[in-house]
Amino acid sequence: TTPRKLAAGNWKMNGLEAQLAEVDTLMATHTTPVCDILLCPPATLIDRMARRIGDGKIAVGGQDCHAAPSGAHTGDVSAAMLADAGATHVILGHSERRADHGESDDAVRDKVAAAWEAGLVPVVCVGETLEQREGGSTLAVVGGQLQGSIPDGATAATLVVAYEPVWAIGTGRVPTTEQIAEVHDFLRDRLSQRMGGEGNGVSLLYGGSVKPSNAAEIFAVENVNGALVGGASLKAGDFSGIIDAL
Ligand code: G2H
Repeated sequence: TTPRKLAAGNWKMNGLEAQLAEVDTLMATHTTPVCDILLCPPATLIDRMARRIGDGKIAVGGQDCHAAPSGAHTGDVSAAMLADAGATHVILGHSERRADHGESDDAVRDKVAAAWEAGLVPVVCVGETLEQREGGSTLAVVGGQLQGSIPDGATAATLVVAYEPVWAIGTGRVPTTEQIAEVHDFLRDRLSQRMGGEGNGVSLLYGGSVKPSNAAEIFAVENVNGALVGGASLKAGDFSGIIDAL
């Protein structure tokens, strides 16, 4: 299988009702998109965004979910709730969750299992800090996260992986294409070893300061099948520029 091309937007903790106007613009611009498009707004906007899109060609996802299906977990949202609100995907193990909420690989793995249980496709994030890169442990770190954060049983259709070097997130610092290629080739190898042929079909996204101006160069790298875009996904014009480059 060839991996599907995916342009995914992560709005993070940004967006009130008015922000949904950007979705209208995106839908008008991409009536027959050449790649999959996914938008992950804050949980409060998932239902409204999904209704607004209707049978439009944009998928909606959450940015996190709890590992339990329901229960006494004040403030948390389950995978089934995301699906019920109209989500088909969920970002899991984003470095901001790992840092702000102490999410371990074990915790992320349980969330991935919960996402599958609810029929959601998890977008599992891995990535090294600057300290880890400078210490030469990048591949060991992302390899460990990949192994630890994904349960057995993944298929090409039920898993997306995003490589997001922590030092490139929201900083404007972008790795060289050689650095991206090294990690993406490594992730592909690891997935293939673990999943056999299915591993060749998993979409591998690059994330971290992707902009219209650098997207084409990044998408030209082998084993880069799309992007997970933060800041530049908040403006339809910028996100469109990235979609068009894919
Ligand atoms: C990385 C990315 C989106 P940004 O976190 O997940 O954010 O594009 O703002 O660097």
